Amino acid sequence: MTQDPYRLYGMDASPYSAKVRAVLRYRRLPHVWVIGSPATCAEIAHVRPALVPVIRYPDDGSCHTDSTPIIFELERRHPGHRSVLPDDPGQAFLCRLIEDMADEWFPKVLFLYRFRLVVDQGYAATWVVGDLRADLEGTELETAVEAWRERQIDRMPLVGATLANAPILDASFHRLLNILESGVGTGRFLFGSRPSLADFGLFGQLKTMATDPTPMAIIRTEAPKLEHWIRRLEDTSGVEGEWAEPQDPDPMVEALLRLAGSLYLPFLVANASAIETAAEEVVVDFPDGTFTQPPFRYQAKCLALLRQGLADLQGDAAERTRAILQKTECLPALEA
Ligand SMILES: N[C@@H](CCC(=O)N[C@@H](CS)C(=O)NCC(=O)O)C(=O)O
Repeated sequence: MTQDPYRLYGMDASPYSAKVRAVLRYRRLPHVWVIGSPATCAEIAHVRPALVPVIRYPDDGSCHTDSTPIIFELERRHPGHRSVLPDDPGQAFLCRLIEDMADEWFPKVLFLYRFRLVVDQGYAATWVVGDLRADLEGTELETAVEAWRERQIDRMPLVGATLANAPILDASFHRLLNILESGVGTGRFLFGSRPSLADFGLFGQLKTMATDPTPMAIIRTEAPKLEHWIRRLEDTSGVEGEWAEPQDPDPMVEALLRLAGSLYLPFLVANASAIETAAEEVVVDFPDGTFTQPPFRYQAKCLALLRQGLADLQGDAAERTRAILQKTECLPALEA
């Protein structure tokens, strides 16, 4: 008997959709890919929040959103079968931390590049609306493209993708490219010769940026090896690799943790305290400038989950993990 497939609803231009699809492919879980959103697709019109990707389980027909919980639930449903979480709990925690930064910081960069310049705005708008509204043509299509473009530009400040924050966002993008270009390759991933949740999180964001015109040109110039790696991550169903020894973390992991310690975690801490004090703005003073955006409740939850994840570690794994978090200046934010 053949197993019914998962149904994954999403868009090619959506980083989180690309991330979940790449995990399903790597894990060889039978699935079909459906282009659509709750606004355009009757089967998922009832799903809230109205975001993509949405996964529909073949057994009970239930629908679920949010890529990280989706991927964890797939781990629970298919244990021990090409997991994307390193076996060592300490490595698994570092992997989660890097994935969290990929999911919550780099969309700011993606948004900035996607909607700062007219060339990128037009490219993304025609890509997304063209995919979702194949029923439209001519002026109707043009009107829908224009409406989507304007709506996304209006949303830029909500995620901190502003011109005032641009120097900090730009610098973080160049730093990310530089770190990954120094280490990725065929069969070379962050935690060994097999891809992890962190690789797939970064892949989702980078795949979209490697397609939008402006960040694509930057990636091609500064990180040509990485560009090929991004394409390979799309389908790793043939990769048969091993996890690296936890005692010996890849230099890329350490450099990414330094990025988290100097940029992402200070932002998460400032966001959480802005939520706690009902402040109107998150303000983070970095050595090379100030970053501001409205507080984001979801990201306060991210920090709480990371802190819990660290507190749950035990024995050797806890000790080893705390040592690398200390070295990379992540520990204070995660212990508070
Ligand atoms: N945390 C969610 C974020 C999902 C998300 O933001 N999806 C975007 C596309 S990448 C979306 O559906 N946006 C629709 C909208 O904003 O109306 C995840 O990991 O899946």
